[in-house]
Amino acid sequence: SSQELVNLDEFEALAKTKLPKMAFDYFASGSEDEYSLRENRNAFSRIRLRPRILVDVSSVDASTTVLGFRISMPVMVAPTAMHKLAHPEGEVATARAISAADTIMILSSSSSCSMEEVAATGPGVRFFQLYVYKDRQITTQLVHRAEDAGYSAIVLTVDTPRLGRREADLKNKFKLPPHVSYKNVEGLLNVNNLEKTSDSELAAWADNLFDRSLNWKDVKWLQSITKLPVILKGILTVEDAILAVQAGAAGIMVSNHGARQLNYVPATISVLEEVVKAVGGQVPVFLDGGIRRGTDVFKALALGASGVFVGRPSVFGLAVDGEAGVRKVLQMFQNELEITMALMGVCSIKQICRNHVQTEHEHHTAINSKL
Ligand code: HOC
Repeated sequence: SSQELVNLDEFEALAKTKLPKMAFDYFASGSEDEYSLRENRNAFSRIRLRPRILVDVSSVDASTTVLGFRISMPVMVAPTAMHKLAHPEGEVATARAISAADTIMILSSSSSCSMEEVAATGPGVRFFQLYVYKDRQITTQLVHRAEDAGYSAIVLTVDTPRLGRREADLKNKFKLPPHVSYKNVEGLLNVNNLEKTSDSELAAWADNLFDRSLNWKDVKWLQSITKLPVILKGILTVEDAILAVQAGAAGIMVSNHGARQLNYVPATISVLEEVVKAVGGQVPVFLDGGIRRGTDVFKALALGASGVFVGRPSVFGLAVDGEAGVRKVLQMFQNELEITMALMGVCSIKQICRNHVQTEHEHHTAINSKL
């Protein structure tokens, strides 16, 4: 059970003992030699906190609003594929835990429970992550099904014309076990007779099915087929953030896809501030990648994020203890964030500001100016 675990590293370690190697490696690994995977976390550890003391923190409230939805904390759950690889109940268990925690779930289009099954678990604010397939009719159907099932936004992944080279999956010859399938497209896309372009089954599927021609015009196309707000996930540069705002994105997710796509991209936290500045408050900017602690959440908010998303943490919770495990992981984030806020001298999310953090660059500048 997850009762005795006190942090996410312990969840990850236990998940590793519980899952088949192929499944654990799929979730945990990054692309190529995993520079960006390490950086996502290391970059957080180079940011220091500047606490303010003697502030009355007898009442601390971590709740916030995202796209008009009131949630318990600025920690939401990023899309991750194929939860039945982690637990037999799959995304249904994840969804229940996220609703119980009163926060937002982004369901992966590559889920192993259908979006309708997830919606049927009960009330909850959910967004639908989308990959655009070569077959635009199927893509359109998925978007309309998400609307009908009550999803509140479309999160378009923009960093995946092909899957990154994930060497663990190649070595393991990644293949879905018989009890796990690509549920949202079952009966729509035939994945049985695709060209075997990779030793990783998912990479081969992506090669065959994803539309590599996807470009800015398609963002307009997507907006033309749905009334839902469209968030762009996978932006890492000021240039693209500006284009995203011009294209009418309702939000931007600074993300490197959990460092599973292009290696040697920067840690997401290290580019957040420049993106936020470029966007100038026109749309909310979110971040995922490397968030493991309440202090990480606080640092991202201080650098301008409107909220953060965690992917692997919830998968590890699911692997360890199903719905209860995901609940425990989300409770840990809430608890760590509230303690961090109290120790930092802030009572509400709105009070978190730039002066609460010192980046590595600022630290060096401060030292040099004293010499
Ligand atoms: C058609 C194949 O985003 C990941 C997922 C990839 C989903 C592949 C779906 O592993 O990063």
